Amino acid sequence: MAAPRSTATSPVVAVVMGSSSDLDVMRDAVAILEQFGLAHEVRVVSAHRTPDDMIAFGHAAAARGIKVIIAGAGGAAHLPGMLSSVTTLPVIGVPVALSHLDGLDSLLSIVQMPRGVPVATVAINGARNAGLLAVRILAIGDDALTKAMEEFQQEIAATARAQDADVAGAAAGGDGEEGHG
Ligand code: RP5
Repeated sequence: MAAPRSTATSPVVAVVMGSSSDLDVMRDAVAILEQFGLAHEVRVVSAHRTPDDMIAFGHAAAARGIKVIIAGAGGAAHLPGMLSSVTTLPVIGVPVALSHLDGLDSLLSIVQMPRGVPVATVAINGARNAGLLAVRILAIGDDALTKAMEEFQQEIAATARAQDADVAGAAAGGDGEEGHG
């Protein structure tokens, strides 16, 4: 697994969310950033409850050294899109599932952006992939981070092959009943 590689203390990735109630989901992005040793910050910045703070955050992010913003929100999830409108940085949106509508409301709120204002939207509650996408963006032109990503991909491939061996072995040693498919 990739070891921490950066001694930088100033954050290069901002993980933001509309409410602390999103944190359980957004922790998955933070875990990936920690795994790859990327300096990051974690903030609650609400498009609806603290709109002035949210705009100020978006305006200042690039000048503070942030390279990628990961923004999670649920329901009327305007945070990722609004941040994208006030920064030149790549914004990765994480639709957070609330107790109603299974997160489809969050997904559509984040993914259906107007032309010219992009948000790279991951799956509902897909914060882990948001973290991995941020790593890939930052790995461009960074040989060490690229190597760490290659190692990560080799590890998940090894896991899948082990599953294949387990499943194939179980099927071969089964009770002889006719399989399906
Ligand atoms: C959104 O409202 C937040 O991103 C959160 O997913 C949702 C509910 O927030 P709380 O009422 O739990 O604070 O802005």
